[in-house]
Amino acid sequence: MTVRDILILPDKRLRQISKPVAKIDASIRKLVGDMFETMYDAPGIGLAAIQIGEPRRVVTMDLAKKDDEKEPQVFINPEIVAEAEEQSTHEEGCLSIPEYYEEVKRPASVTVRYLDLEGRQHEVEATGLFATCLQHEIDHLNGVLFIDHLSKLKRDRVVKKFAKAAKLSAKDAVE
Ligand code: K1U
Ligand code: ZN
Repeated sequence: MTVRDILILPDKRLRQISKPVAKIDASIRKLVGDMFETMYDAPGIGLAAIQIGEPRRVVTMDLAKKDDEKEPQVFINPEIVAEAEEQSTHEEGCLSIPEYYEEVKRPASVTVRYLDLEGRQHEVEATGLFATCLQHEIDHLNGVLFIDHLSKLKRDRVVKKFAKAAKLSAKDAVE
């Protein structure tokens, strides 16, 4: 398994809509392996395949506490089938927008239908950090970033900062 590069804002590929997985084969199992390697290495608690440049509807997650045993979870073709009217606010971060954290308001609970690596269908009701993380990752599959849930002022400020950093590192690479 390989630690892959994570796409960073303003990479346009992060805005792609990912395609559903039609067949869970060796290439999907390799992709999931690479995603866990990359997510644990970062480190992060979730990852969508598009964050490593693969526009497939695949999400990995591990919400185990530090020093506890790992709890790897895989969600293939996840879809939100129900959501609470009640909203809750949670601080979010994103491996594609490093070192930027903001509070985001989202439905407090969601029911998500998905396939596991054996192709079995499941439905799970998520609350708390699990609900936040699932919504954040499903957003990635639809080309949506958590900064899209913030005010235009905050979003523009972050995009500008990362665009400037990308420009500077492209310049450094030439010199
Ligand atoms: O999708 C991503 O970019 C991963 C992101 C997931 C996420 C975090 C918080 C709220 C919603 C979604 C991250 O994992 S950011 C890093 C992070 O939160 C973390 C890293 C190490 C230890 C604990 C948390
Ligand atoms: Zn993210």
